[in-house]
Amino acid sequence: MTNPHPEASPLPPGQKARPDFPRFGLAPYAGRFPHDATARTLQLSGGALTPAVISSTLQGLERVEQVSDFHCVTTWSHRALRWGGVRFSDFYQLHIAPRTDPALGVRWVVLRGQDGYQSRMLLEDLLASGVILADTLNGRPLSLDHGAPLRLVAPAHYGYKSVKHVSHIECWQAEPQGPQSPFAFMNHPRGRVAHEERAQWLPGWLLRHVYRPMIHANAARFARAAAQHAATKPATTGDFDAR
Ligand SMILES: Nc1nc2c(c(=O)[nH]1)N[C@H]1C(S)=C(S)[C@@H](COP(=O)(O)O)O[C@H]1N2
Ligand SMILES: [Mo]
Repeated sequence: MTNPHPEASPLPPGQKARPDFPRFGLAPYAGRFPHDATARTLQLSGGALTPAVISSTLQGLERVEQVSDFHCVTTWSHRALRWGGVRFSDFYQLHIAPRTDPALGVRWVVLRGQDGYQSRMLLEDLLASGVILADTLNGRPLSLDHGAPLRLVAPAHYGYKSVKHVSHIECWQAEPQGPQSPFAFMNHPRGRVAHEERAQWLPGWLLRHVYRPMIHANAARFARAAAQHAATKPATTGDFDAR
């Protein structure tokens, strides 16, 4: 999609606009796909909550549409994507809050995708306005490329927090231990774009120069893996963008 207002607002520090919206992520996930791209269930678990399976995840919640820019930590941004779904805060109030123990309190949330990917966020960041559980993009059902059947969209955070193919949500009192990605240095606890929180230990501006040269090959790797999968997958497991 082309952005109708390319100069409307400056991009966050270190980001450059990219005209296309590639399927992207950490290299080890390029060849992993959801086993059920039409799944409507979400599993809830974690130390601060009574486990449950939500069967019609978005049902009973007000639908919203939201236009936002998407910022990958590797410095590419795609402007003005129109996502549709429900506010994460509404989902939380309906399905999660009643299952939490108020004496414990939830501070951290781990989101997991059907492809084994995971990311964690502070609850307060997830409850912010603009964070949604999305099932459409630009007016069409989410494709496999961009996270079918359901993905998180957290526009104020780097893309690695916006878990695709989301199937599990865990709530914890304290930050769970262990890496959230195979590359430990990438685990910035918050990952806010405005603060250039690209990763821990290394300054964001330095990582711009490390990541930028990797974008092209990584996008190509993800596109190749998707094309291969599209050629072999059964017809019922979801659609990619036209390719
Ligand atoms: N399940 C899952 N979610 C994921 C990833 C992934 O590999 N698997 N990659 C993350 C990263 S690093 C980015 S930049 C965005 C890319 O989203 P896109 O493929 O829709 O462009 O998804 C994020 N969420
Ligand atoms: Mo990313």
